[in-house]
Amino acid sequence: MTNFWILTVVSSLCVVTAQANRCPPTDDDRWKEFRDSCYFFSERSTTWRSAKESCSENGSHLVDILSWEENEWIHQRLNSYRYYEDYYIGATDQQHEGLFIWTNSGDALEYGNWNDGEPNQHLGTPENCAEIDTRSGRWNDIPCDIVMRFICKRPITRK
Ligand code: 2F8
Ligand code: CA
Repeated sequence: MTNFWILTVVSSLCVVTAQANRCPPTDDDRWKEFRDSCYFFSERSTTWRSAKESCSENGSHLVDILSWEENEWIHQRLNSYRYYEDYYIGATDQQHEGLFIWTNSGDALEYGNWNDGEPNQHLGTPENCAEIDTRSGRWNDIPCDIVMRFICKRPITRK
């Protein structure tokens, strides 16, 4: 192989590697990258359990939010969609009332951004799933059978 062809093949490989998708490509560009994770912002509304299954089907899980920076990035992104309803996140206390865990890891929440007075089982109604408020970025516990949009998360693909 001449030097020309070697150079051509090597540079093509570099371009392909540089362009490798770290998050799944979609026509509607619903996957977004932040630090080491990919996030999917649904347009479909469904129950918390169905949202969890939907994330699982696309190789992800309902989002666990582990820091103020991550919450703020999600908050800004939600605002960019100009859809001012709440989204499900992966926190739930379905197993032990009052003890919220992240459904993907089973870990109790360390970081939290609950709205004032939340979680509260409002008016004695079981509220065992968590949502993020698009406008404030703060969280609320809510009945798990409410239908709303949801956020999935998965690690970026390293090539
Ligand atoms: O829809 C249930 C939801 O209703 C209120 O928020 C709009 C409650 N907030 C307060 O009472 C401050 C939520 O706790 C409750 O989950
Ligand atoms: Ca509540």
